[in-house]
Amino acid sequence: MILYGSTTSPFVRRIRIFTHAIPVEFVVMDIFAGDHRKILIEKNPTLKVPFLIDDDVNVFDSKVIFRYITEKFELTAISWHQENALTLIDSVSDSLVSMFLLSKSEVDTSDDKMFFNLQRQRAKQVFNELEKQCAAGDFSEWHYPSICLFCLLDWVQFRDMADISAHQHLFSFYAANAKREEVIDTDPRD
Ligand SMILES: N[C@@H](CCC(=O)N[C@@H](CS)C(=O)NCC(=O)O)C(=O)O
Repeated sequence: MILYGSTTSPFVRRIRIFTHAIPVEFVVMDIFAGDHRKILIEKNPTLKVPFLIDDDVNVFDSKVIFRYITEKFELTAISWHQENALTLIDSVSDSLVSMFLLSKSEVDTSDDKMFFNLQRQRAKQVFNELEKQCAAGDFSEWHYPSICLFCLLDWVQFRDMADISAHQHLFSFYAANAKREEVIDTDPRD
């Protein structure tokens, strides 16, 4: 199995951490330029990472890759409540990744504009909800939703896209998991 992705993407990192004990080759791509962009165009029409190739099977999207690996290795599936938590994490990740790409495109995302305001409002609502779920113990085990939450929290700090310090439970969760070997091994700052 070959996982294609960048070292900075929170969506790629979650799969790298999830598969750290599974033999998956990781191909690092610069998805925005050169030969890697050509490979991306050839192999994944969504033009996003991650994607996974397993012989003749090509799987797009981290959520689907998670399901593919879970089925292939007969791992424990996640509950509907956890699926919803993943949707929360994905929605804020998508919003903030879009805002980040806009900033990189020299768009001033601090403007009082409908699109930016909607993303900010979503991020606020979702972080509040995740804080509640964290307080309720939903992320007390190191399962796939926890991995995804960690990757989001670390990415927003790495890219300076949100301040989570006011969210006491999210911050404690982050600190409690930051020293895991697979987390350190996949640090986007390295
Ligand atoms: N829903 C996708 C989202 C993946 C995604 O947004 N990846 C970003 C990197 S963090 C990307 O490839 N962006 C390229 C682009 O938007 O052109 C997943 O879960 O895999």
